[in-house]
Amino acid sequence: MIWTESNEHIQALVYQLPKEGKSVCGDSFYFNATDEGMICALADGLGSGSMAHESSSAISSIVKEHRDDDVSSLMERCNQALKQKRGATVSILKADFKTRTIVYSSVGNIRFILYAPSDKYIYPLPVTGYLSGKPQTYKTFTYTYEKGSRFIIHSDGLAVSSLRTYLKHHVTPEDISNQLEAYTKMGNDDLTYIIGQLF
Ligand SMILES: [Mn+2]
Repeated sequence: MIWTESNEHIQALVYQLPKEGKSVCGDSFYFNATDEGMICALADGLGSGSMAHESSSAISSIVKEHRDDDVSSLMERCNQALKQKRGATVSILKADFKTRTIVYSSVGNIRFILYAPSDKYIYPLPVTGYLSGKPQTYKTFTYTYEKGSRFIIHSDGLAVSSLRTYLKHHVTPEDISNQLEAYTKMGNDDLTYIIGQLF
């Protein structure tokens, strides 16, 4: 499944493929852009199939419902939503188009890389673990971004060692996505990525 959205501030592409042989994807995402900003969330439910989907889809629902909250409040809401469920790794990214600011928080193995045209990378180190309703501390990162910056958020079903190079040498989300096609054929895990270009 490929899904795209664009306005004058962002161009975005989401790609998702369930693990081979599974009809239900254990990863879930939420993406929304307005004239003011963007929010996206990606969750990888523990395990695979419907049990994993139950956890990860709880995250996409809660983020959709409370998308105006700040990122750290959203992370705690996500944590609470996973009580009595298996758990999930979660990343949330928000962008404010007016101030050119992004805020990012993550627990677990979902990765985020941003490449800025002045040849800088942002890739916050992951916090290990997963959310399951237990007490959890969150690290929230705030950065300003340059016009033309592009980013990727991906679940661990995508394993590409040269991902940073692809972000640097390919500009549009479509171009970057095309470069990743060969890496989506492994089929050994649910795979989701969100690529965005910020203007
Ligand atoms: Mn996974």
